[in-house]
Amino acid sequence: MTRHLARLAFAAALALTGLAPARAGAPHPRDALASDIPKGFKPDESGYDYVRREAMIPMRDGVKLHAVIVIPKGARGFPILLDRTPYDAAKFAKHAASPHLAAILAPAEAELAAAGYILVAQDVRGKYGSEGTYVNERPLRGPLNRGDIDHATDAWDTIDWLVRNVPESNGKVGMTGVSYDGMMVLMALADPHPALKAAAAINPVGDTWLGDDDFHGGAFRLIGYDYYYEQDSARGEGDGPPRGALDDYDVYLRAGSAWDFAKAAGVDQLPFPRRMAEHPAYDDFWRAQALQTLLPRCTLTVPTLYVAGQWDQEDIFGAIGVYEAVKAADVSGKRDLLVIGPWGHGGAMGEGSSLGALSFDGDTARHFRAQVLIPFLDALLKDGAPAADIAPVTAYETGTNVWRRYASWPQSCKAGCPYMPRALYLRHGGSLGFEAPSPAADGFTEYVSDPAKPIPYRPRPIRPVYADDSTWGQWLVDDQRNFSDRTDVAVWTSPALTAPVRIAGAPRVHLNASTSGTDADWVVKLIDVYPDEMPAKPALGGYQLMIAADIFRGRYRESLSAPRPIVAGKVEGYEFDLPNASHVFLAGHRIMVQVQSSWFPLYDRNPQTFVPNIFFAKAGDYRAAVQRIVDAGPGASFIDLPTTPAP
Ligand code: PG9
Repeated sequence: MTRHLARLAFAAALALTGLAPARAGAPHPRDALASDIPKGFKPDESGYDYVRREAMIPMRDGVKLHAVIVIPKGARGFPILLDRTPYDAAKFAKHAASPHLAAILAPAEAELAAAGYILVAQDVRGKYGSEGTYVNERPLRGPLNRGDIDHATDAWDTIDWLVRNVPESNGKVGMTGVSYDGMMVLMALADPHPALKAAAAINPVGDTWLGDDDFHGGAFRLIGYDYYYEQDSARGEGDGPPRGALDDYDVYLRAGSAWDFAKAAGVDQLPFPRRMAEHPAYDDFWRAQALQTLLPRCTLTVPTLYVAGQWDQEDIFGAIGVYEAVKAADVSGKRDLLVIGPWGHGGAMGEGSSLGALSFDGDTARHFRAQVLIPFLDALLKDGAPAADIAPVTAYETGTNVWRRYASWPQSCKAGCPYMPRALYLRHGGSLGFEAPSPAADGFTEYVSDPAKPIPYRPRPIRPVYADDSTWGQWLVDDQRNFSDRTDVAVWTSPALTAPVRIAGAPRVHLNASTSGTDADWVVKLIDVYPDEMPAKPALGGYQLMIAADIFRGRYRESLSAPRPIVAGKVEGYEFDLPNASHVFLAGHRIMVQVQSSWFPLYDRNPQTFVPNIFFAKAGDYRAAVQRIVDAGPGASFIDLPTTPAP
């Protein structure tokens, strides 16, 4: 029996005895006793080392947004750090859970408070305690938003209220936020309040089609339905979609197409998933809200720290994609700074001494906060603070496990970088090398891609990303050995390196391939293969670590907005960037490239038969196809590796 049914049964039993109150909630006319719950109960907070206030802050359209303000006790002339969130402002500082600030905040927030900041978390409109309408990633005013308000105006109105109503502040405000909250930071930059003096956008969503949460290379991220189900089905926190199996591989494969799953689970009731299904290509809907396009057109004034995670499993595009776009317009060369760390999503604000099987040199996240984030904020927000010595680009170099200071990013690219990339060729027979294969011999490596047996993106069982036992946050560093022996994965490996190979930028894939179908996905993984034995860390012996990997949907090879069928059997070129990496393949390691045509259920299956919209593919559209990767002769496929010499 559910709790609700039990309550009804109890009430019915009371009614039979004649003891039930006449009306629920009203005092019983024969009750002589007063309530034990006093009106307006107030805890004694005199011993607390902080003051916590809640406010409903009025916006220009009359809507009030809920904020929680946490002030270190005795603060005078402290700057404010504002985080605007769709994830429950009340959660960020639990009221009265402890008299100590350090105990009611997450460790990274506690570090900021201890560094002398007033912290404010605010629910975005329409979520949790805030009034108004929630629109997922509400676009900035423009073609997709003809109204008068957006997240830039809400940030403006909030900052205006804060500097007038928090007397403990010095009138200077910084904005910080991770992921969605990072996107709120970026949107505030479009029309900043004069008191907004600094911003830190950590793993922000920049373009959810081009490489953040919802699509990569045109392939749809199926597992994102969980997010929308929880986030958009209720004003507060919703539940996850119903499942009926332990393993998400089974759950999604049994459903059929992405929209078959959406319909079966009830996701089809939610407007944003419907918008995604209506806009599978990179059309004006996505382009008109892409922050790397919109922000460079604005008058940007606020110094901003862009923070990226090399293994960010959700928003790997946003920080670097937007940074590179706005950097071009930064004449001072000082307004925008970049940090790249060895982190998963949000890792910069967590504990950063390890990720999955990898361990780094100390707590890299704490180092970032103590050496970069807080000095950056202090210099801009604290009265009379000295300038901070922060490099234009601070990048953790994995492999060597050291922090590097650079004047620019990327360090290696085809035009305008200090160094030129080097082509790394896929060579027939499974080898990989910097020497081009002989132009004389043609050749290819082939495999059969069967959508009835898509390749799991992680070893099964694959748990839902938000399940309590999920290790989603570390999946990008999973050992790829689990896949390299499959007959539907093509593999090329270099000999053991005699000298280290450093990369600092985005590897660019040049794949020449054919398919017997009329559409195909190409997943390319650049992998660091550890030596067979690693005495200092035995578990890493032979480990296959993805350094940069992504998917590209073949129908978009000519245009991201106008998909075209592939001509069956014809070799065509597929060019795309892999995510940025700051890494050294050490001497003794080998470099590996794996190519495959599904990554399930992270991405929906390509039916391999061209259909107008893959969301609505029918069972009969899914067909096995023979994929051939050219790896000999003049058309041999290669990856431009953004190599750099040792600093
Ligand atoms: N990456 C999350 C998200 C943002 C926006 C849409 C969908 C997902 C997040 O962590 O906020």
